[in-house]
Amino acid sequence: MTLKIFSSFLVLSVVTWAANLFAQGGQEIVRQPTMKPNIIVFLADDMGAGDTSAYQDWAQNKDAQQLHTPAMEELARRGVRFTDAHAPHSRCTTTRYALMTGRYCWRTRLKHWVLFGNHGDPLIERERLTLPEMLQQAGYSTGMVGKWHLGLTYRQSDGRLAEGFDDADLRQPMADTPIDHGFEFFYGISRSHPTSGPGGLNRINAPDQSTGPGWIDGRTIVGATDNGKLLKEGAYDYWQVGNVMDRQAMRFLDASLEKDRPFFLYFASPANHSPYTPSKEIGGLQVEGASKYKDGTPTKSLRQDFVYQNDVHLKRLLTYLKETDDPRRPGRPLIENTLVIFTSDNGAEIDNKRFTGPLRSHKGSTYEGGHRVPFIASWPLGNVGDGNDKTSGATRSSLIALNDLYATFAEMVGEPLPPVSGKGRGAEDSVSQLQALQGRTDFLRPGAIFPNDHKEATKKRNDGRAVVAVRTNEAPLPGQWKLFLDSSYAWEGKLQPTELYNLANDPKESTNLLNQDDVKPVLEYLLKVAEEAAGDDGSSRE
Ligand SMILES: [Ca+2]
Repeated sequence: MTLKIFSSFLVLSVVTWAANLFAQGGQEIVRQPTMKPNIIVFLADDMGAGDTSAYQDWAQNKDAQQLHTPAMEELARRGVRFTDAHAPHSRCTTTRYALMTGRYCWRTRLKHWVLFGNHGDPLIERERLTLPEMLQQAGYSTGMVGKWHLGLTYRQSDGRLAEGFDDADLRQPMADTPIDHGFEFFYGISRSHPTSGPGGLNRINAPDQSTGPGWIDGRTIVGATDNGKLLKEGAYDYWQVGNVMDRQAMRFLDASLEKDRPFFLYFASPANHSPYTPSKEIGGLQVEGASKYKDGTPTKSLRQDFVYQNDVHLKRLLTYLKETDDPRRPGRPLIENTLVIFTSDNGAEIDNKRFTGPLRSHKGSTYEGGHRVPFIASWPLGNVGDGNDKTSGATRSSLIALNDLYATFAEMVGEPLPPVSGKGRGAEDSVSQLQALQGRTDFLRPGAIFPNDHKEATKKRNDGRAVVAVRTNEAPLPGQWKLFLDSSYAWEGKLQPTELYNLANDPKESTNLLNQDDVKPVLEYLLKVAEEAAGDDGSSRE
């Protein structure tokens, strides 16, 4: 049944694309669905939807308080903007795990919070087929720049695996990095911005998190010194992060063009995670001191400058795509056959409606402000937006989550998904959203999404915060339903509901309907959905 629907959709798509000519900059484009697109996933850190003027109408910010992000606006005009898009979790590590694997992190040993320390045992199992590995199988050149935060393994001086940072020799090639999980190119940092460099910018938030290792190039620690333990001065300059990110992304893109095959770039920006350290300029474009509100007044805010740094990065990438000839389509610019996605790993780090929009709470919460994020996508040849910078762009309100990108990309490039159980299982929680990206308004995401990690659950950073919510638009009563389950679900698969909301008429999650009789069918339905998806070995797709 599923296959039949997929086949007929494919035929329909081919007909649509083949027949579809459209004008851009005076030139006609013939859409060619058979050619695999290039893919760029831009993941900002801690950025709320209210942080971009592409969502100004949604956030309801006045011009005098809305940060102007012209590149994000341009991407939205070219493409599609989602207003109900979600990070799978409300923190860095957990969301990144789900993005790379298509599986919720609450199924792993890390049921909430993040990996700490300059070591952090790798969270992704070696045998698990990751999203970039799936794309490698489809012939892609794969590269990542920026923040990994999914664990690393060092080596000792004699080459044996190190237990942790204490017995590591930083001169030795690292044993487990993104290179071991599908990226043939990696230039990045181990974890979050404040603690990735020597000294940790005096923001030590856990034992042994005060030192590097700074930038890592493939398996090589760039700043390693002769004694194998310390880092060279300036090995990770907080104020140069933007310049390094830009330079390395361009290095990867240039190298990929020579290979004459599609590329996948995962641009995991350390911005705007605090401390706010905008670069002076990136590629000749001023960043520090350059951010403005929509009314044109300078923000005079380092935080706004650091958010704006992401906009400058995006502008640089879009300019590259517009000005570079596609080696697979000579005479045509890369941007026509490139899917560009801009999104964030969790909600804003500050609880302020300017940044979070009309949502409850912010980063670290299972309330919407923690995990509902900006999500903008454009792919002109694939019917994701019209590719026209002069039109207003489309807005979609359908439910979408970053764990869905695995299955979405797999459908785009014609790769099968791994099985959900048994040997070689993978992408257990990923559902293709290609139809939603292409504007099929009748497409409803089957099943539920399961956002997780709730700082409101306990006062301390303890395991009670491993709260999981069940969010679906498919319940027996109309609505956008969200049921909270306490942490025993993530730990033991138990069903202990605590809160129930209908976001369709209560977007602020203010009225708990859990004990209301007339919504019992919804509660029963959501509990059943949760039960079917429960467990470390479970899955939420067919
Ligand atoms: Ca984050």
